[in-house]
Amino acid sequence: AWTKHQVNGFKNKDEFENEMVRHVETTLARSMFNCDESAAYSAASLAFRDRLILEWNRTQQRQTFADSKRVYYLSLEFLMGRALDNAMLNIGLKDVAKAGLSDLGFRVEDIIEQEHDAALGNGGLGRLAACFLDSLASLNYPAWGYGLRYRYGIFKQEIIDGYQVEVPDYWLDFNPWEFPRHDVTVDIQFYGNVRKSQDDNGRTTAHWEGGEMVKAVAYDVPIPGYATPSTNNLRLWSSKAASGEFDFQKFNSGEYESSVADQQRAETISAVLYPNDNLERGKELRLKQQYFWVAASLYDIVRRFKKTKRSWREFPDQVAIQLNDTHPTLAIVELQRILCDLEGLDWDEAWNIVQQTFGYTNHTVLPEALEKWPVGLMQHLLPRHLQIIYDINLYFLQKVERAFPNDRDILRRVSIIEESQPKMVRMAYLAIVGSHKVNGVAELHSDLIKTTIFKDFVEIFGPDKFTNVTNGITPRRWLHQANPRLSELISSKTGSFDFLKDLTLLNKIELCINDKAFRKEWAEIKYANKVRLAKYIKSTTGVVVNPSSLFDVQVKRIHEYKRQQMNIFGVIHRYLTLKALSPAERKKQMPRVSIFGGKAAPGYWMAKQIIHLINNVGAVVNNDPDIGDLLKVIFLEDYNVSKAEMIIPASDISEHISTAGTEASGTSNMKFVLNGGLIIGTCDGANIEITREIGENNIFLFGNLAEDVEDLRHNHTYGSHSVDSDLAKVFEAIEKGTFGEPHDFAGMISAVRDHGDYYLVSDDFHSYIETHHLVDESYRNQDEWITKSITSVARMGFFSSDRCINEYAEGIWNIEPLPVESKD
Ligand code: 26Q
Repeated sequence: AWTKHQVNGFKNKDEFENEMVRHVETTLARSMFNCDESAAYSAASLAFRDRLILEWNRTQQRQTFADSKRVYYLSLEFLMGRALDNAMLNIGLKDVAKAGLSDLGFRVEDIIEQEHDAALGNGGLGRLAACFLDSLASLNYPAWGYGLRYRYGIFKQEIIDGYQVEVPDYWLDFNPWEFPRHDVTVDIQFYGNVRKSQDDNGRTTAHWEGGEMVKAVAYDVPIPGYATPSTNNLRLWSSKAASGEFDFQKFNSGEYESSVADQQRAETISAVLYPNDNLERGKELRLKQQYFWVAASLYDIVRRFKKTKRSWREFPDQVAIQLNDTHPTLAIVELQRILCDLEGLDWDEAWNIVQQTFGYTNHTVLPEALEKWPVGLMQHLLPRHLQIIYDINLYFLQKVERAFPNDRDILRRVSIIEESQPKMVRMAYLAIVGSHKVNGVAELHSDLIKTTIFKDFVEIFGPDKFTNVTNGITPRRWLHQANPRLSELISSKTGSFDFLKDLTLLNKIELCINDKAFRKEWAEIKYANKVRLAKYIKSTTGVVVNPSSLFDVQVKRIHEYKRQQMNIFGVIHRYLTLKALSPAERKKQMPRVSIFGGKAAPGYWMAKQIIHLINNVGAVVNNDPDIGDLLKVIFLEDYNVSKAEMIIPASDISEHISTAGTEASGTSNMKFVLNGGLIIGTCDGANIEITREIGENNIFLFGNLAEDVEDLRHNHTYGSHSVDSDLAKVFEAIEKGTFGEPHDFAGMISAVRDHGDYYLVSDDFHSYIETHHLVDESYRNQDEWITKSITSVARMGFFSSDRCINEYAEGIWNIEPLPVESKD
């Protein structure tokens, strides 16, 4: 199947070399004599890009010709990472490129390293969107992604004196993976007012007039599928001053500055990604971003539909739109506006079409992350949309009233408008009311939204509207690309690389569990990955770590609910315990490296304190001669997708230790296990399903359950709350100044001791520490550990994003793959 579906590739390394040289000498206008690694990266990318373009065009033509239903994935974040390695592997020509580059005097690994990550996302939600694009293309689904082309992605993190410092991430200098479509533009309106007119039949129409215009320009990014010619499109919108905005009148009359200012104001819309993860902040610019992107995307989708000359009733048979969280919820209102105000449909007919078109994915139950916008801001920026929201709410509440005539309070509870001071639009409620399906991202999470935040809506719409689609990850990037040796070993045992297309085939390696040579190689690969990470740690932090130590990794956004503070408290506890032992006793302990990485939102003070404490603990522990190799504490700067690809394959154990019920799914948990690492974790998110798949002997679970969280919190506030005694010793050490100025960490301690310990750090601390002892003991028995590792990988098939996308396609989108004929 592989060769049959191979795209028009380079036949051999010589052809690849020719193409590269041609690009160096013509496209880049350089001589091969001064072709450095950066130029080699550019030329190699351009050569691969040329191969992609042909299949990309064919795929679009095939989809247009087939006229079948398409899915549009609307996400404000696409955390793509690097493209070249992925393109080489998905097209299947990495070996050819490697040989060609070698002839020219380069190592393919060094060339890949030249690429700047495309970091248009914060964390899990953005990376999920990127994995979905890979699966949609690999499975031949007719699908488009729509997003914003931020000039600055997520900031680069520097650690200076133990503190996080944010540096802008300007990434567009040279990006061979995007194609500007200056002919594909949409004018987007803001502000203004609404006039109503009546025709002869007494029908009123609303006209949104005045205000200001901004132009949306399309930039397209090809998305290659794995081992298929299908190449889908990711369309990112960039903002520009609308024609006429750069006012020549002003320009000539000497108001040069103000005319440039107008232009800059327009370009500000797509300038920067908001760096908050799981926290909503009601800023006008964010709402402008949302509408700008949603309006441009819908205009594009509707324009494409209209070319088919079908009747509007058929719109949901041709178009499925998935909302990645509530960020694109205005799409619901915008489609209703297009259908009623511009296309002249009746309200009910339009609303039917809207509801059948949209699906909404929820990614959080954290109250501070649920999006709400002040009614006043909405009125100012999008006056017509606010009217439509009020109408949607009116008809919805009327329906609720008919169904629950004796329940006044339910109307207040479910109203899309929160009657607070100021009044707010509740975006999640609007998304539910305007969609035909609502899904959570792991079983526990999907159950929780049904019984807590969306309980009333289950009563109103019935349980079938709410469903679960457990997240998944693409095995192409997260196994084949990140861990080529492991992928190779698995293919040698399963007979082919077919497991990359059907991950359940991994189960075949369980048959090799007693194969000595296989086990040895398995262990060697993990060790080699740890050696590589140890080198990286040495070169970036100066700290020498022993690759034979147990590598314990927690890499993810820094957030109190993810409990990095509990991890570092645990590390301090380990340090104090080691210090109290005699030198002879110490020698018997299992050496450990605690590795942290992740960004704090710039305004999240507590998260920044956590980073500071981790770095200060490292500074003390790593230089303590009593400790040596027994404990090292590392904070890796600027965690991102490409660093994840190096760090994840090097972990022995990773931490997924959120307060039960707070982490919707987690996806790095899946990546770590797929790479042969074990997990220490709470009964939260996808950890629960991972346990079910791999078996509870292969995971280290601890801590309170989601069902007990409410009572525990209540007790903290109203009962007697005393901090765990081991944890109290940790606090004592911090307060004594063992890790620097104690005042710097007073907030972290008082959150647990004095302010109700909302995230239950104290409640879970004892079982956390005990479970880490189990981890140490288990790791001593390397044979047993390797068995757990192999068994776990063998049973991870379920967590492919291919499975996940197939579930969306069947249960929510009602779309089918478009078969690709082979060329011979
Ligand atoms: C909202 C309003 C204003 C500014 C920013 C935001 C915003 C931005 C990003 C709110 C939330 C996010 C990101 C959320 C996120 O990454 N959630 C994660 O989604 C993953 C994929 O489903 C899950 O695995 C994680 O559990 C969940 O935390």
